[in-house]
Amino acid sequence: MDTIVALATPVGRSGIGVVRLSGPGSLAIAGVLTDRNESVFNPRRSVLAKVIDPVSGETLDEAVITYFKSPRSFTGEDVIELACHGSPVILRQVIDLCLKSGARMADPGEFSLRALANGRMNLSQAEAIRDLIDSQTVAAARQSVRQLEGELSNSLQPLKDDLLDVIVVLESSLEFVEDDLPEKQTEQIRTRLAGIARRAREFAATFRAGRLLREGLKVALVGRPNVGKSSLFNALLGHERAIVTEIPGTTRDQLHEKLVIGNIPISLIDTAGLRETDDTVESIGVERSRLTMADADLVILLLDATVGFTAEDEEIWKSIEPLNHLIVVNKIDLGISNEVETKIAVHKSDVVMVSAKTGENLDGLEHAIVDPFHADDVEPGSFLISDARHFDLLERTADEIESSIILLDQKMSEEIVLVGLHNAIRFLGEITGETTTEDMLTRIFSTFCIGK
Ligand SMILES: Nc1nc2c(ncn2[C@@H]2O[C@H](COP(=O)(O)OP(=O)(O)OP(=O)(O)O)[C@@H](O)[C@H]2O)c(=O)[nH]1
Ligand SMILES: [Mg+2]
Repeated sequence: MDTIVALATPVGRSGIGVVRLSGPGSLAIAGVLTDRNESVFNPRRSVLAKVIDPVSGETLDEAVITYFKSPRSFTGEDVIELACHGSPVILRQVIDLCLKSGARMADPGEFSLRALANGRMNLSQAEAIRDLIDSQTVAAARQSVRQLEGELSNSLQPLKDDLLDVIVVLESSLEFVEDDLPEKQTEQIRTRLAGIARRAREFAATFRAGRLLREGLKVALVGRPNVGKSSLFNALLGHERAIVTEIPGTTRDQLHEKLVIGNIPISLIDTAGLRETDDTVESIGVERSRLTMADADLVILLLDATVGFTAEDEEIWKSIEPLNHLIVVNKIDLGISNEVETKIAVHKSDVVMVSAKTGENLDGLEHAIVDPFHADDVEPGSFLISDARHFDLLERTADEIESSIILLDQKMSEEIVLVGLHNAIRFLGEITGETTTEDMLTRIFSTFCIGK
């Protein structure tokens, strides 16, 4: 096994920056690159040392160096962490010296991959670390920590145990029993399999809520020019991000900003007002607005309470009807025109009335944005599936078991029934990485950041 190196902290200036080495050569490299003999580095003790260029003898920095001896380290290998001063120039130099001293640059997620290979954690725990680092809200971070603590693997264990029990019964009847299984035993197996499939489905069903917590929603503000999209964008963000003027066609390019509403990360998009235009720049903006609409989880159509309901409004309304949408009437501080009143009368209960200027009913709007996405079938406080890979494997597990039940009902031989059950146990194992192939691991770990 070779020795890998990477920056473990973000690129940029900071108080300290940590360079991490993992592999059999780590300790020797620490010895070569410092004014200390490698024997001063004791496991789990930090040592203050000068970092020195071994060729020129020049001191580059002073660093606190911590040694984690195999197997009691993150990766399970010998690990050295050099906590240098957080200058990108120094850190680059230190990494270069590590490379010259025999280490190689780590691939994305390679530290975690090694931790997995050395049994320091299972795959779903490694994925939890990635998600924890990427989490955008406290609630999402909490779910990742629960997964890191092994909650996902622990919830899957009873399912695996039950499934294995059934497999053992069927396998042994295949080996030892000459006749078919007695009717009563078949019935028992059927009930147990149906129970396992149902639990897998129920667990998979928490994915909707889990994904929402982790990935959040893409919400686009659309409407004709001057209805107050940018004003509402700013009001929801709480600062003057977008340019607002009384001139129609002010916003030409899109603005994306992140905010959190009720634990859900929202990516909010302000778009160029939709209208027919000869202006080249504006027409590109309009085209982009249309593409954004198609891609959003929720499209908010903004109407102007005062100007009336125009032919342009009508056209945009039609175009968003097939999409998941919300109608919002803005500028209610100025009163509402009869035309708008009549138009929304039919949909009244679903229309939200706001004023971006005074802030009136912005909290009502926030509720209207996220409430429909909250799943009511998930118990509060329960562990949620948040990874599409896990969701897919749970669904496939249930599919396999259900097809095996059908074969069982058709009185097929145990051998045939068992095929699906073996697939199911393999899929469950893939979630925690027991039965995951090499390619699959490479794919998963390529989604990690470097240094993790
Ligand atoms: N009275 C009142 N005026 C508002 C309100 N919201 C926006 N305005 C005004 O309406 C005008 C247009 O606002 P913008 O936010 O730039 O409108 P827009 O929809 O982004 O317009 P485009 O970028 O041109 O598509 C500005 O003069 C705002 O001050 C509101 O709630 N009440
Ligand atoms: Mg605008």
